[in-house]
Amino acid sequence: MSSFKLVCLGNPLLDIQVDVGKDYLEKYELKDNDAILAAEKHLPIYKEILEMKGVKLVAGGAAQNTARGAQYLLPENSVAYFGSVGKDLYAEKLTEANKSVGLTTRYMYQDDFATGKCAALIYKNNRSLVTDLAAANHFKPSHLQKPENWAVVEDANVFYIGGFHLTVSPEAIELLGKHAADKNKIFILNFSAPFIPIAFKDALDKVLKYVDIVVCNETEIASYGESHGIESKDLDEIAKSILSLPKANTKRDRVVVFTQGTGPTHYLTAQSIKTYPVKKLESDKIADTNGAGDAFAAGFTAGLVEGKSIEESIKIGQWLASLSIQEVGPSYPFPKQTY
Ligand code: 26A
Repeated sequence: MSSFKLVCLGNPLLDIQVDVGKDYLEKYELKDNDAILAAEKHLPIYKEILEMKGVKLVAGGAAQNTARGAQYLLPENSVAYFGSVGKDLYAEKLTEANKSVGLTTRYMYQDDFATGKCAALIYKNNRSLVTDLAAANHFKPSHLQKPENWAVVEDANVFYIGGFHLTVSPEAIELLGKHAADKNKIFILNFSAPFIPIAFKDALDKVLKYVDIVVCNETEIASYGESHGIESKDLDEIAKSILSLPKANTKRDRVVVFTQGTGPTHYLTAQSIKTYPVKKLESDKIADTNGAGDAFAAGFTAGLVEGKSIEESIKIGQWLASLSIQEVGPSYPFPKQTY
């Protein structure tokens, strides 16, 4: 049996992606760059956009995008992805997209719920994501504990968790976090969206002690600062407060890496702050920015899996993000590019 080096956990979603006008976002009171859980009032969106011109179905789910991107760069059978789906066409589409890069899925299948979907509403260079989790909301830690799955967990040496999964099963995240801490394995958490540190503050605070590497963007770290009563608006200061939180695995120091769109990526340790400029793409090369952050995380995580330094891994992350935003949706180019 092959042993996967990287295990990812998240919410598998199919993205229904379409270009919309500002008026459509306003109709549903959506920000032009955000990710939210669908409320009752958002549910008509899915039917409406399926009828719009140019609509596309693409594999999504933030951590699944990262898992696909990491496998895209790594040797065969390096990455296994866990999440929950229905027994339907959407799940088949996701499995197909994962297979195309060689990503192994260990889905938990739900009889009574459909595969989750995300309306990816593209407006200029921004994306507004509205998610109906459906089956993804029913992932259970017991799935990880099945002997054939736990064997995969035990073989891995890096874990990547989508913060979005805090809305589903913080228990599953804790289970993996404890394992990683006990075995001194790398445990990475992406904050995923500004609402996570606010609406899921308690769940986030509970798992942070297991986290070696926080990956997030500028709006997510700012929202962490606001929800955690940090007075400073300086993003480095907020990152420092995350660095100073208690840690289960004392053999590794925590680090924080945050991206800022085309602004420089910051990498903080307790000792230093380093910044890495982003090479700006000409705007006519950008297809859309849906999944840019996931692609950054993918390149970054793949670098770490290969034993590269954080600095080098950040550069791989920036490179993969620039490739992904030249594709439609959270995808990667074929023929395969190498760093
Ligand atoms: C719980 N929520 C809201 C979500 C998501 C999500 N993935 C997991 N859980 N909301 C949006 N996404 C995904 O984010 C990707 C872009 O970063 C979308 O499916 C999209 O592919």
